[in-house]
Amino acid sequence: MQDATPTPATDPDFQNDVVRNLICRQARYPDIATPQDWYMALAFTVKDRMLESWAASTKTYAEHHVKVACYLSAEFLIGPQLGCNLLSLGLEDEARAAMRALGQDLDALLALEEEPGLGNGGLGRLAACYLDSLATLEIPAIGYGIRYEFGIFDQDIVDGWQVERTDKWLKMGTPWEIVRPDVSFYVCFGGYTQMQTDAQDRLRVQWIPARQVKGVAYDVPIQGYRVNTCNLLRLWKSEAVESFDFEDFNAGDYYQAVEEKVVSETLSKVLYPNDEPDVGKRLRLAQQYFFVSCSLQDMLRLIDISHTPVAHFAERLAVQLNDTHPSIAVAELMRLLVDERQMAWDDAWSITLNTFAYTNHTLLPEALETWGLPLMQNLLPRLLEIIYEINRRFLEEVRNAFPGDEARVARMSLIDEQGEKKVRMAHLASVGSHAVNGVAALHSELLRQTVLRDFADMYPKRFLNVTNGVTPRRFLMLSNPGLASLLDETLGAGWRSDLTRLEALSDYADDVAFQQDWRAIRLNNKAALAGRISQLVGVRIAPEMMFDIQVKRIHEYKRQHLNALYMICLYRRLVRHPDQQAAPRCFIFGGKAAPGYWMAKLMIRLITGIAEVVNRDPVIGGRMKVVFYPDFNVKNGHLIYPAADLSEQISTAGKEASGTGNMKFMMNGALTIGTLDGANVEIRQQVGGDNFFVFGMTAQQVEALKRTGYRPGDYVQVNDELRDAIDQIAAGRFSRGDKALFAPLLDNLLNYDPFLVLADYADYAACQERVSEAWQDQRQWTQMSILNCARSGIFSSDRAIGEYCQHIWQTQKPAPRL
Ligand code: 7GP
Repeated sequence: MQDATPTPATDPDFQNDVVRNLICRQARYPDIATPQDWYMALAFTVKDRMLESWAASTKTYAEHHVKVACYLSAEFLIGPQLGCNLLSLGLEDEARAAMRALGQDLDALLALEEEPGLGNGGLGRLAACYLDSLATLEIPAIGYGIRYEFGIFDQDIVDGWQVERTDKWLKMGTPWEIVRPDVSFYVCFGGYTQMQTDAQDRLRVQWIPARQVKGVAYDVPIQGYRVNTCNLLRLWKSEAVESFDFEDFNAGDYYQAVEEKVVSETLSKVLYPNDEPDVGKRLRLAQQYFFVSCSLQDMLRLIDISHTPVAHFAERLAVQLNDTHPSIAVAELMRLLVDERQMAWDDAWSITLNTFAYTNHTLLPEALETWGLPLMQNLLPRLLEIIYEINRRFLEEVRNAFPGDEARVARMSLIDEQGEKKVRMAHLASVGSHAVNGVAALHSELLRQTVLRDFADMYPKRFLNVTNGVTPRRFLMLSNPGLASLLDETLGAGWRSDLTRLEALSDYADDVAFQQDWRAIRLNNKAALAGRISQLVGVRIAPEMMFDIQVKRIHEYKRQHLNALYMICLYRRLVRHPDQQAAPRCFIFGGKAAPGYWMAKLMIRLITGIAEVVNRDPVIGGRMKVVFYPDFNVKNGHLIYPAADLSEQISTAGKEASGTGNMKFMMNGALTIGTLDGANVEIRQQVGGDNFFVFGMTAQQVEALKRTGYRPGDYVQVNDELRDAIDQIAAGRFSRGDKALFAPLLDNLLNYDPFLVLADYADYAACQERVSEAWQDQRQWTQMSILNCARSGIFSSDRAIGEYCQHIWQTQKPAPRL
């Protein structure tokens, strides 16, 4: 055995505390308690233990005058909390035993928990992984976001279609938050600005808002793994400043009086789904400003209570902007420093620049945020003035650096003057930050070459890469306990605190006995997923089949339809050759489509249509199955990632910034079929070309083909199988005879195909053949599987957070006091 991670001593009070909490917090006696009551009592018991380390951490941070990393994000997709917190505290066995003694099954209680769906997908989940790593590495940190009452919608599949249901994650209450009515701030909206002289007879701008909203802090503790550090995620809930407007109320207009309250409270009501063609703009900008302003005011409060002069703000706080959603922070900090703290512009600007850093998560032009000037003027008049002033000074700098280059000035301006004038939020974030990073090597390079090229020219040193990572606590230890124990037995527990130690597994990759254990664990995980699938969608799958999985948001650039086309080809081959024993495969999909993204919804319908036909075809039998797993979320991910043999990462090269699902699959021993896109490139580098199924055009080839004129129809002409698949769809084969249903999808593919599905098809299909061949040799496959896990160490979010701390935030773990 190598070094073991410290486990806390046993906790004799645990069981008593659960009962006490049942009585004192839930007001129920054991005899009549519902499972929900037991869940709450257990969760409170766990939270109380976290609060002890929370208090200790706060004290340490205060005494050490440490620098705090603040992660500003409109999304935190934290997933279910109980299991992870038990794991981090080392109390799993204790809790299991205690609950058993009380007649309860821990797994059943874990299954009851509703996850807070406070994010859409990759970006929100990344933020959650980073909080986990910050706490585990004992870095002082605060996550700042919004406490949406309704998170990402729940997805039902009805008649093959996605149906959205409101996510009521708070309906049973949540045990994981602490309300802080005393930590609350006012946020202004609308109105106008005027000049005014201050006490020192200086001219100052004053913002006379039309209305104010109050933000109240709701804190969620984030426990580090087996350490005495607990950080916090601070989420803001909006409230009316006054519950009633008494004037209206006294005048008898009760409804007018409550209206203000209702409007104010809508600010934190609902999370916007991304990938919408045109998001409902006004409320979204208001949400962004709301949480940013509360967070920055809170940071100033922390500076004040630690008796630090505001001039030292940037030495005490590092603020990361998670994409442009919080980028109005650049202007808001200026406003707070200049207007409210009477600081000179240049001093305030230097603080702002040293404080912020910006992470970009997408190159897709439709996802780059802009806000029309009329809206900005109307909602945030003072902020717009500040943006103009930042821009004026910035453009002066551009003109000095590139004299006579007015085209460049227009390209770089914070204001897009073409058509309806807009503020470009990515420009604001880039100008106001000392560091700008992409989320995988390729993405950071493309960011420098395309979307932010002029900025990289001007400030080359600002640009860097931090490849994403995922937390091995949730996605390996918690989700795949069987594998985690095998790793402990084989390598000792050292890998748990340093994931690069998984590398030592390579020595066992070819070991027959080890391979047997490996396969047994995987088969077990697959059986668990198969059981759940059979319950959910009534499809029975043999765990021995190859589980070929694509789970992620449904989007054209992610190309679930490429996968679908291959399924149709395979199906048709199996029909033509009833006796052919190709590698039996189960294709599993999961993911949500934005409610307003019609093409994505049609892609779901295509997959469910194929499933309907394939799963019922007696000729196919057990050779192929297709499943759409409804409501893919963090919780379902726990079951899915450890059960995958093959991970589908097939986006058009240059479009997927990084991907993080690819890392979760790899860590659990799946092999990847993928393009050279996002972090796939680095995954392949780590694991070696022999252990990765690569196909498709490179980002450069994609651009070249688009430049020279791409004609998707040409690719269909020369590929009989592809033509046949398309004909089958057109003939209504997967739409119960309805020939019109998929016409928009086919029309789009055959005439535009913006993501080059057809151009990459042949190579994808050929690569899938190599996958099937490789599957025939289980010994070889298992070896590749082990090597994938062994080389996944650098994709731990601990590595990523280490890089942020070192290269961007200059933060570290407080040194122990002597
Ligand atoms: C995603 C990217 O699409 C994905 O490639 C990346 O791994 C993830 O962020 C984390 O960096 N982007 C989003 O989820 C998103 O909402 C719009 O981007 C700004």
